[in-house]
Amino acid sequence: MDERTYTADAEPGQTATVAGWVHEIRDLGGIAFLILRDTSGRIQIKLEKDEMDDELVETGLDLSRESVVTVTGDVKEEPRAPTDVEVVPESIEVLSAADTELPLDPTEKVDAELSTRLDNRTLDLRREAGQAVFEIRSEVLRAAREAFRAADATEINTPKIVATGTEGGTELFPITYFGQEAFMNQSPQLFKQLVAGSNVERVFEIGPIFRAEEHNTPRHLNEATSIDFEGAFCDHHDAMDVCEDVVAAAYEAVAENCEAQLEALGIAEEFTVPETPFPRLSYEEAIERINATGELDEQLVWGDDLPTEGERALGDDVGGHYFITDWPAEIKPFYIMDHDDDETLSTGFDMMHPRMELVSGGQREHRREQLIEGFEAQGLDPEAFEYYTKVFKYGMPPHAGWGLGGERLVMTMLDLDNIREAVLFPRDRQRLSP
Ligand code: ATP
Ligand code: AMO
Repeated sequence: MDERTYTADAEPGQTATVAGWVHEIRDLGGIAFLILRDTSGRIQIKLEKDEMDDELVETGLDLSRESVVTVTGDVKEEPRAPTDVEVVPESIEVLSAADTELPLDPTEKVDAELSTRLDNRTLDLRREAGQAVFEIRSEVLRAAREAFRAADATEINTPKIVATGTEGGTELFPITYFGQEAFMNQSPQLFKQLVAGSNVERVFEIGPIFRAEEHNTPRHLNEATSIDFEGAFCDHHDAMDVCEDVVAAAYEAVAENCEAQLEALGIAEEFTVPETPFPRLSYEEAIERINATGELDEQLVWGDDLPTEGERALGDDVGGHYFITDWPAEIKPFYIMDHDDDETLSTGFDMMHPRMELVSGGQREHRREQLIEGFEAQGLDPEAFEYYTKVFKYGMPPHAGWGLGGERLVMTMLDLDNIREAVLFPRDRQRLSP
């Protein structure tokens, strides 16, 4: 087992074995310092040429940066060392020597392009800031799971190989499934509804979605992580309540448990937890407010999708997370329910960060006849969705839910410029490996 001491836990007075990567070597002549890095931080290893065994000093000085070593020695208090402690080594064991030519400098003395970083993600995540993003992402997912459980939702996993799409035909990745046409799933939408119709009632899923988006933008991925919720006997208001709770819980957990990571990213001071409830603006108010900003060349009219510049202008105007509710029925998918008293208005909503959309959701059409009409209106063949629509014959409760883009949540939370920073190994038009 791993019996080493994390560098952050090394205490003066102790004899410790630390292990990690050679971050830096500073040779000052009579004395040299090796900075060893592990997941917890860094520690100084002192090499004193006249005082120590020649072979030991030579092993230390011959190390190339990023080699992996184990060092055993006494931990001493040393106010001149970066962390006030250093290790006086008795032995240095080289576990894996690194090439002297590295594609990327984990000490960040040399900047690297995003594409070089993504091509060499392992080295990239040896940078403090790289590591910090994924530790925060993990905390976001942990907190989201906890918030869902507090909302009585059960975690589910639904198939990613499917027979039909739901979110628009052009964005499907086709695959061959034993000679039959199949697709990578764009959203767990229909499956989460099928489970909301069971006694499980309230469900959530955190899993991949696949979208053959043509655009290469800083906020689209071809494989993304969707955080989905669906609840029986919920309407769109209830769904929005759960949505803002989950998002606020994620921010709170990061504020509480990820201070060092926020510091590594240089955002600890300005990091704030959004206040709930988030403002809820109708689509009509949203377009009026966008038009009033004067930021768009052409005024928006009822039925228009909100252009990116419009979303930004409204985001600046509102200044925090907010919902847009009561969308025109014609621009929301077939599974969203319309208002009883006005069929042109849907119960669909989006949740926005000032920079971009994070969530879509709504109350679902649980009345089979209306659902089938909706398929037809959207040019979809209800026959192909028989596995889904038949369930609506056997008792389907009113239900509502939403999908939140996990990477967009992390990206906006950490003010990252590009969504690819929030994925370990992003899939985009140009990138299929690593
Ligand atoms: P010492 O104070 O240990 O006798 P030195 O003067 O013999 O140090 P030098 O080789 O002259 O050793 O030190 C070079 C530089 O390294 C000096 O600026 C010294 O302050 C610094 N230094 C020496 N020991 C340490 C240490 N353990 N951690 C950090 N810096 C050190
Ligand atoms: P929608 O298609 O709006 O809704 O997706 C929900 C959220 O998922 C994220 N997202 C993406 N993130 C990165 N790259 C992409 N290509 C991408 N596509 C989507 C966004 C978006 O807001 N079934 C509905 C949800 C529901 O009604 O429950 C759906 O999928 O953050």
